[in-house]
Amino acid sequence: MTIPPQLISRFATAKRVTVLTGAGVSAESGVPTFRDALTGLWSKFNPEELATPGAFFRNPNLVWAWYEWRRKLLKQVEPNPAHLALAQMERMFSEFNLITQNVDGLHQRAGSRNVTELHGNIARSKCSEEGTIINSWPETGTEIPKCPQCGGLLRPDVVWFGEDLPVAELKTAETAAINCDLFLSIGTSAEVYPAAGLPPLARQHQAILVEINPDVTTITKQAHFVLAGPAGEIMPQLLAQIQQAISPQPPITD
Ligand code: BJW
Repeated sequence: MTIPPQLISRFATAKRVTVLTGAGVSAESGVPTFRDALTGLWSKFNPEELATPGAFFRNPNLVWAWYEWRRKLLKQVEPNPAHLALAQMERMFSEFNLITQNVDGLHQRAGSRNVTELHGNIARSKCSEEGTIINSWPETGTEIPKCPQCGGLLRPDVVWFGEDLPVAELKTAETAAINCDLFLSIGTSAEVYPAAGLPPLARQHQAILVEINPDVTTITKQAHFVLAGPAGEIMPQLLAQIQQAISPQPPITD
């Protein structure tokens, strides 16, 4: 992959960088995406039956079991070179906001510090009655654990279709999109709102918009730069070239 030198120059002068990641950034860790035709979760499972409040109301056991299966899968995976490169990139800019739609916690495991989770985190649960956040709960086999305070059923602390995103996180994301010099959209189909509105919002506010994705998305036509390929290959190359541009090696002397 040849990265345009003009893009590296933009990074070298940027002060404020905002990144939006989606499921594709974790694909090379072995975490399935949602909408990829053959391998995405929605090619095998119906989101209406698993990722809506109505689905949980109708069949909480099915929904809980599906999330337990995904939690187990996540215990077997590691951050990949894209997560690691983003964690290093954070340390190179005075302002760096990593906004993720992912619930897998892999950015934090890779060492990223300033992570805004728009769709929650699968490692947490919350009371389905009162919303109390629960960080750990006893192993209950196939039974759904109950809230220690009110006895309500626990549900994963993720954002389902039709639910509002956490207010503070969405505000942080919008502010970071509006105020950045460079906005990277990595591994997202940009089909789910309001997250999908962030790249266009950044562009409207004069940010340089960059997409990293092997496929064409709703962002591709709007992007100033498109790096078409897997994030796990492109991100380390991009990081190395930015590092080289920011602090070039001194010439070798005898
Ligand atoms: C690679 C790669 C590699 C592969 N390297 N890349 C405005 C307009 C229209 C609709 C709406 C709107 N506002 C609200 C809506 C409704 C709805 C919505 O957007 N629907 C659309 C589908 C049309 N939005 C909501 O309901 C949201 N709530 C809301 O807006 O509340 C207010 C409201 C309520 C009611 C009515 C109106 C307003 C909530 C959305 C919650 C999304 N939840 C999920 C599940 C989270 C929990 C869980 O994990 O189970 O979040 S759905 C799923 O999609 C998940 C993801 O975070 C999200 C985005 O998916 P993502 O990350 O983009 O993954 P993919 O699979 O789509 O794409 C992967 C990409 O990676 C692909 O492009 C690949 O090519 C690429 N890739 N390998 C780099 N190696």
